[in-house]
Amino acid sequence: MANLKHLKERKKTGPSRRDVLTGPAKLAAAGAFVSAGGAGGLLTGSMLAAPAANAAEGKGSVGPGELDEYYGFWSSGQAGELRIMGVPSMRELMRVPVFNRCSATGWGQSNESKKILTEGLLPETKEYLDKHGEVWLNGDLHHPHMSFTDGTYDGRYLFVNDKANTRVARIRCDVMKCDKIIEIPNASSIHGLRPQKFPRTGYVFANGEHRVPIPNDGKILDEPEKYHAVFTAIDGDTMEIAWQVIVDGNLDNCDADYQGLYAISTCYNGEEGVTLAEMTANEQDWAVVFDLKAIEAAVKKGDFKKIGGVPVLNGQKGSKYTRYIPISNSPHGCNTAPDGRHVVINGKLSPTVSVIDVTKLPDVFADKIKPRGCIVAEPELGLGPLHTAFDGKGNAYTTLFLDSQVAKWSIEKAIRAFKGEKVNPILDKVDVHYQPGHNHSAMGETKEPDGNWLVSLNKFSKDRFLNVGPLKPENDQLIDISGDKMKLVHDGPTFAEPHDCIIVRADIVNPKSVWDRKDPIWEEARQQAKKDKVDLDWGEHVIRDGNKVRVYMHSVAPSFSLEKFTVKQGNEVTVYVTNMDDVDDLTHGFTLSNYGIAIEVPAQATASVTFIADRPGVHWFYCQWFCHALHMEMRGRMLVEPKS
Ligand code: RUQ
Ligand code: CUA
Repeated sequence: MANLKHLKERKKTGPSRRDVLTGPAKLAAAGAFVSAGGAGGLLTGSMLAAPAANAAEGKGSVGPGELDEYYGFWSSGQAGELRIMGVPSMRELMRVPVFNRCSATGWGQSNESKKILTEGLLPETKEYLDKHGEVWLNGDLHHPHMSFTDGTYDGRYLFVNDKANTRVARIRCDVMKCDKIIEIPNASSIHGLRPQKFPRTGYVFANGEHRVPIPNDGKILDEPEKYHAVFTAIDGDTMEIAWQVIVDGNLDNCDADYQGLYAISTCYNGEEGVTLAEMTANEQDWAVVFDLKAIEAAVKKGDFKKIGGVPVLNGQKGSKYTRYIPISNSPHGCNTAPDGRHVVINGKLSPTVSVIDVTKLPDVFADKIKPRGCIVAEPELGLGPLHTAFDGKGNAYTTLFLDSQVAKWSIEKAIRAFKGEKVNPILDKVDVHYQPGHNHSAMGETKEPDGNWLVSLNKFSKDRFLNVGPLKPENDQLIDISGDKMKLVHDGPTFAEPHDCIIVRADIVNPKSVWDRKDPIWEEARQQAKKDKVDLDWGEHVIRDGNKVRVYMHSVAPSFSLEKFTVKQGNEVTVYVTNMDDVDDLTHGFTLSNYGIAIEVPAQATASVTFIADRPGVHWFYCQWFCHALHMEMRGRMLVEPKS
């Protein structure tokens, strides 16, 4: 058992390979770095390789060693995680587990992740899960969106929804890990999710999709008039619920304006039916507009009911907090244009999109004009318009699910056509493969769109890739939109099931390379170590506390500070591992053989796991992240003595 402090000295963070390799003046330093051994001396071969040539063959190709211009944040639908892509290379860079179980990182198993997965659940859910010894490890993550300041991304957080279990989660962009998950009361299935764009996020708006009885206590089934859908505003800083508004219809997608005055949601099932036939009977549904200032004033005044511990306002038809704008049958996507003025409502069952002019909304709320009076264009684009993206030149790009196309159209021409002028707003169409749902353009949901790339997230790939069996990948296609004509440049197969993505300029996103030892994520471990009077950083202790055993160890490549420890059969064992390496990209792990345990311990982080040591014998633990030439040797033994 060796305290590994002495090893720390030779592991000081050196210059990064990129620093070393991007200038002839720096090449001398490269030699010094190589001889210093780097991370275990394994990387010397590739360090000496020539810098990647900037041999980009045409737009969109990113050569080996070159960095992408954009981060793409992709959802994964029922896989439950967030994925980080590089755009335009479409290379997958990382996966961030959120609602799923991750074998590699121990998300869903480590104590730190279990705390995040359970602490924000409703009391009745906690009770149910405790009773069954469960942690929810599935979810349906549709919509990833970054926090905003002044109408553009600010690189603080990503917010995502879970349609399956009515949750909203937050991912910290400084470490790219989920730090908060909350369950939304009174709602059923969170679908549409958007952060407030102005003045900042602020609120995260979340649409409760399904209508359910409130309270949903099992006493009501066939009285649909007692079913409601709920719109929720979450405080993105505290992840607490600010307020909720009950609406008519099922809430689908939403977006915010650039003034900080309104949020808008699409609603289908204006019929408030519970069967498919009932839900699609009417020709028109609506978009519902929320007056944020009026709602805030009402919350201040106490003009609400407290249900499930949160303020709930009535925003049904006739309410002063909302207006219902009739839109053709079952609108789906809701996208605010970067001009700060227009919001596109996508028709889905109607071949049209409807364009709302937000400057007319005050008149709608003042009842000076009819709700439809805020519609300034309604171009017919093709079959199955679902979502719309924007460039910075006044153009919009709408996915056509049934036509398997993207339609490029001019907002200004569509407005002129709506006034009766004979102009065709459609500028171009391109085939995509096949059945696109969402699309997204670089910085397209901010006030500073870049207008160069569009990604079309296609639900089916059919014949586009080698056949991998009945379950096929989706196909995320990259389209060059910098010219007059759209140009398809890349096919990207993806596993189930990216619904949506955002594309963020790389300079906005600045994650750390190693954790800060003061990070709050492992606060419980810090407190426990204090109580146990041990050093969490450099610990090598076994604390026996009745039937509980707490094992503290640290790691410095290629060893754990404890080569062995002993517990008794039946003990509840918690192992705390702190990675004291502070080198970029030097992650260790703790895998306990035959106990089904594996957790990630990145540089300068602490992670812990608790289990019952009920299998006697010698059990090896080892590091499962390749960290050093002697990575295979990075292991130790747990002896479980049999009950006598
Ligand atoms: S939805 S394919 Cu869950 Cu975003 Cu429109
Ligand atoms: Cu530490 Cu592998």
